[in-house]
Amino acid sequence: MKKRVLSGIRATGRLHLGNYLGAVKGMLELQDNSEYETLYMVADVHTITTPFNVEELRKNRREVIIDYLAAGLDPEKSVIFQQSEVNEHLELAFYFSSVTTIARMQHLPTYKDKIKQYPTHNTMALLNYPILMAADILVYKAGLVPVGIDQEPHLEVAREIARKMNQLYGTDFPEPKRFATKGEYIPSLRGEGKMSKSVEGSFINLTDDLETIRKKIRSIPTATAVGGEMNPGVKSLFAFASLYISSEVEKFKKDFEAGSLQFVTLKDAISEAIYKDLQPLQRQRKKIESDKNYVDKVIKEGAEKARKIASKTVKEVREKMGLL
Ligand code: AQP
Repeated sequence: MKKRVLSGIRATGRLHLGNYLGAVKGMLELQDNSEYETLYMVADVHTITTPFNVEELRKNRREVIIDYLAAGLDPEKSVIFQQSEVNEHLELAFYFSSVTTIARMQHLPTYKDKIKQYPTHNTMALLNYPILMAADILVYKAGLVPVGIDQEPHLEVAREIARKMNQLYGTDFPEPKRFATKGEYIPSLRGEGKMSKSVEGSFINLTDDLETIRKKIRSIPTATAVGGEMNPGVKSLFAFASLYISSEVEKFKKDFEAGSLQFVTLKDAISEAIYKDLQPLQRQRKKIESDKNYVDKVIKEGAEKARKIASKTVKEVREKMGLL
C-alpha cells in the first residue's frame, strides 16, 4: 500500500513565500513521487481558532485552493479539498481530546505565541488546535506531513496521540513525521520571527509583482549593519540569498565582512530571483481563477475522495472505543 501524506494551510489570507517554501514545495515533491498518496486541504476549520471575518474566510479558503492549483498541485495526482467538507476530522478530534490533557496543550509554544498575539481570544478552539491537526493527519493514517519547522511541536502531539490511541484501543495509527524542505523556516521581513500571514509587513505574497517584492525586500531592516556581527535583518537577508541566489552568497558575504556591501544591490538581486521563481505560478493563477467551474469541480470531487477514507477510519475508531 502507498504511504499517505497530508498537509494543509489555514485560510487566514493569501499564501506567502513562507507557506510556499516551507509547505507547498514539499507537497509538490511528494505529489510527484509515486510511492505516496497525497491529500492536501485548506484548513478552513483551523482558521476559526483565531479571530476571523466570515466573508474573508469564505473567500480565502477558495483562494488557497487556487494558489495550490497554480503552484502545481494536481487533482489527478492529489486529493485537494476543504477541511470543513469532511466532518470526520472534527469527530475524530473529539475522540482524541479524551486522551490529551489540558496541561499538555497549554504548554505548547505555538499556543503561548497565539495568546500573546490575541490576548482576548484564549478560546477552547485555540487550545484544541493541535488535537484537530492530529485528527487531520490520522484520519487518513498519514505517516508523512510536509510542513514548516514551526509545526514540529504539533507533530509531536500527533505522535503522542497515535501512540496512546494504539495502546488504549488497539488502533493502528502511524506516528507521523515531518517532511522538511530547504525553506522550512522563512524569516519575517521585519527582521524578527517568521514570515506570517497575520503579521503585517512580514510577508511576500505569491501574487506580488516585481515592484512590490522589491519594496518589501528593501524594507528588511539592515540600515545600521556595517560588517562585523550580522543583525537579525541582515541574517534574514542572507537566508533569502541562500535560497534564491546561492551561487552569489559567498561574494556578498565577503563584501559584508569587508564593510563594502551595498545592501540595495543584494536586496534587488534577491527580489528579481524571487519574482522570476514566482512568475510561472502567477501566470497559471490567472488562468485558473477565471475558470470557476473547474475550481468548483476540484473542491467537490476532492471532498468526496477524502470522505471515503476518513469515514472508514472513524468507523474503526468508534468500534474500538465501544461507540458502535
Ligand atoms: N515563515 C515560514 N517558513 C516556513 N514555513 C512556514 N509556514 C508558515 N509560515 C512559514 C508553513 O506554512 C504552512 C501553513 O501554515 P498555516 O497557515 O497553516 O499556519 P501558520 O503557521 O499559522 O501560517 P501563518 O502564515 O503564520 O499564518 P497566521 O499568521 O494566520 O498564523 C505550515 O506548514 C507552516 O509550517
